[in-house]
Amino acid sequence: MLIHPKTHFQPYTHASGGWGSAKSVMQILWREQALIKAPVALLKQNKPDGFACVSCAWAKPGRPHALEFCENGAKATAWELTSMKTDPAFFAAHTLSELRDWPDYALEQQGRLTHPLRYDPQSDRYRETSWDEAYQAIGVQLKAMEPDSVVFYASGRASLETSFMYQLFARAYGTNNLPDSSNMCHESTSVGLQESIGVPVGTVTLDDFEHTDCLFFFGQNVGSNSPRMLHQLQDVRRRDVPIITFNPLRERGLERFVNPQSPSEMLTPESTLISTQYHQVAIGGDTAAITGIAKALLEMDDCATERGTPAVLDYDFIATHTEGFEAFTTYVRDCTWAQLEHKSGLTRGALEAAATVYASSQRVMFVYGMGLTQHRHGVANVQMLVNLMLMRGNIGKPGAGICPVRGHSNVQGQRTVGITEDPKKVPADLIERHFGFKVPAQKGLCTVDACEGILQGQVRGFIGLGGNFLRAIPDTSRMEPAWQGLELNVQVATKLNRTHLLPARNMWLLPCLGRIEIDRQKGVAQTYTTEDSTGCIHGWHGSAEPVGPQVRAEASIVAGLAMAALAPGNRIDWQAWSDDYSTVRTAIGTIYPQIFHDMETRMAEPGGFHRPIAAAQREWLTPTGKAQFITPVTLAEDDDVNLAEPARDVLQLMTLRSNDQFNTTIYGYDDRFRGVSGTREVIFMHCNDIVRLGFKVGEQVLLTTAIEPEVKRQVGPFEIIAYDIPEGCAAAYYPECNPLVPLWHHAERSKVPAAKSVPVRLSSAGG
Ligand SMILES: Nc1nc2c(c(=O)[nH]1)N[C@H]1C(S)=C(S)[C@@H](COP(=O)(O)OP(=O)(O)OC[C@H]3O[C@@H](n4cnc5c(=O)[nH]c(N)nc54)[C@H](O)[C@@H]3O)O[C@H]1N2
Ligand SMILES: Nc1nc2c(c(=O)[nH]1)N[C@H]1C(S)=C(S)[C@@H](COP(=O)(O)OP(=O)(O)OC[C@H]3O[C@@H](n4cnc5c(=O)[nH]c(N)nc54)[C@H](O)[C@@H]3O)O[C@H]1N2
Ligand SMILES: [Mo]
Repeated sequence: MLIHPKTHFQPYTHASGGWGSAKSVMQILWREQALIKAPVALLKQNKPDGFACVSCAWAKPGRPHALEFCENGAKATAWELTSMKTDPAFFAAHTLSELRDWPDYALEQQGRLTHPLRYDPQSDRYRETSWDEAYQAIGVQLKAMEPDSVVFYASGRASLETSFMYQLFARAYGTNNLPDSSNMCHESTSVGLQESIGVPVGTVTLDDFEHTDCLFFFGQNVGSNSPRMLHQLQDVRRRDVPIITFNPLRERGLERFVNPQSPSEMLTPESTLISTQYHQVAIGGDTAAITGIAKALLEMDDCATERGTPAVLDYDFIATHTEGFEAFTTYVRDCTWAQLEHKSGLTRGALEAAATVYASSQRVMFVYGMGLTQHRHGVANVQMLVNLMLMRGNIGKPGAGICPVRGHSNVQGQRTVGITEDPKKVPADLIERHFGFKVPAQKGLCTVDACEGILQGQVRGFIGLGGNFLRAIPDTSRMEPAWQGLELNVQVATKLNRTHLLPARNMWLLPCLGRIEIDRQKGVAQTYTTEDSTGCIHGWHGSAEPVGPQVRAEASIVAGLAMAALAPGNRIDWQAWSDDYSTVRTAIGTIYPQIFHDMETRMAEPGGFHRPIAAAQREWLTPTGKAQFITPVTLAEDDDVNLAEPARDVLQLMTLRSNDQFNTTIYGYDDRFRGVSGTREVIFMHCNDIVRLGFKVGEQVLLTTAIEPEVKRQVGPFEIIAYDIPEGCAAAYYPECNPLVPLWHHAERSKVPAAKSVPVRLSSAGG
């Protein structure tokens, strides 16, 4: 279907941002034929009188820059405001079996969904239907199903208002089956931080960047995935604040940056050095690396005691605020440097260098992303980072704290308003009192559990509020056939994707407004709210005309489904809620008064308002009221591989995003910063591994999962690229590699798929 442009690999030597970024934005505006609507919208992006970017969840400043968007935010806007459409004529022309052969890129490239559609098995096509038909038929089906056999998935974009309605819908229907994209993303953070410091979210705000005197960066690719943060990093670097990075790859955005919105920078060879130390840690080597830094700190502290100089550790903080210090330090002292060097792939000297800067800084921030969370020991990685912070009291003071960089633009907020499979995390009594129904007591299914339920046939129905579930989850080749046994599949989406193409027995595809579009209810443009990575809540409204008259707002679709599916008896006025979102906000304020009181006025303040975060005030909402040092159980990142002596022909594969995608949405085939153009079917390897394993640069290889050999998990052919990556490690793109990730290969306790460490073997695709 799609002819790939010519494949090309050439290392990228420019800074991130700069002219490359400006050119890339123009290309996508042109291609999406969005040159008329998008530039106007871009001026409103992340502005107090505008809309929240649909790309990442990075914080939006109260005093925005003239253009408060980045290359990838602009791509996301163009993607949503495209003038191309997938209307009923498109679906009349193509069967689903035909569309299943199209690549992800080509599917979304066709444009926006414009009409409610129902799958017709006879013709294997989607056919236009009416909203009434869809609601009524789905309602009848849901009423006939066992509530716990239905899953209500959310992808992390829907507003606080829609999300609040959605979780109430699921619970009033009778289930806590509310998995969301966070289950594949920062759930390791939510589990880890809750235990360590008593809150499930980060503790920093944008102001902290102005006070910090050192930043540590673990496994987060700022240049591609949260580029607006580069402004804060550039400011920090102008104050000469050191940035210490741990990442197996030398990511361009973590090396150098040219602000594409600064004429003086664009016209001169100036660029800002971002990382002052860059440590290419082995995949999964972070716990060992942090243990090494902790060990170096303890050794420095011992020296200080001997010499009678000031202590390196903050003993006052440790004594007043923490528990578990003794056990933790015993563990760290018992680890040998040889072990730590071996597991981290870094030298003692490198770890001591990081420790030296840490020890001489008074206010340190710790930023991290999927490089820590998507591992078998993802929770332990996060907790190890906290241990390091606690050693010097780097939490609960200006300029210090922990900063998990969230993914989807409202993924953190969805949790705040009740999208979680765990009923203990919602105020069940308040919900019962105000809405007249009981929150089901039985714990629901998270994403991995939902997949298991689908495989085993216990999950019979699936409602998707956005996202591309089948493409985002692991074990694609096992999940796709099982998915087709579903009784009911309802997808609310803006664009066509692969999850919409594998038919369940009854299937509807319901088109919704994107959040850049003006959402008018009863003639009044509605305001909506989101929460960003720093716990800041803002009000927004759309700026562009909707793509078509048939497309409905997500809140209105949730209300339509709820009214059709719920038996009478609860006290929710769904119609009133979907007619006027301020009434939903009042309800949110009633159920979560501490966070959302007076929401209507507070959300309109420039910069929004912050939810209270106890740990940031040194109040620890843990069972004992103290912050916890939590000793890791093992230094090995992946027990499946490392416990035994790892086989020499097995590489540890991380699955990554390119600079030209948003999750499963592929904008194009170029990964400018990594120097790849024209293809995504590549594997990045160390040149020594290529030679050692008997391959050649440019050779086509198949990748096979090296654990659980009785199940064949394979992708390829992929072209080998020689790359600056630690030996024994490899990288390739998500979602192409998802068939390689076994469903059970997930983080302990958080169940986040271990997408950053998949043991693989390579074989020549030539046979
Ligand atoms: N443009 C764009 N923006 C996005 C997204 C997108 O797809 N495109 N996705 C959004 C979403 S949902 C999310 S969750 C975020 C994701 O943003 P990130 O958290 O940056 O996720 P990844 O792109 O998967 O990259 C993870 C980084 O971790 C590194 N890494 C991998 N394994 C390890 C390891 O073991 N240790 C260390 N220290 N580093 C490691 C990789 O080299 C890579 O630089 O971005 C959000 N923003
Ligand atoms: N191997 C591997 N797997 C991974 C990851 C990885 O790094 N490696 N990352 C994981 C992570 S961090 C995440 S967050 C998940 C992402 O998983 P998902 O959130 O499920 O996937 P997305 O690709 O973000 O979803 C894209 C689709 O959302 C729909 N959409 C876009 N905007 C809107 C909107 O405004 N409303 C509605 N209703 N629909 C909309 C469009 O139809 C689009 O096709 O993937 C996970 N899977
Ligand atoms: Mo994510």
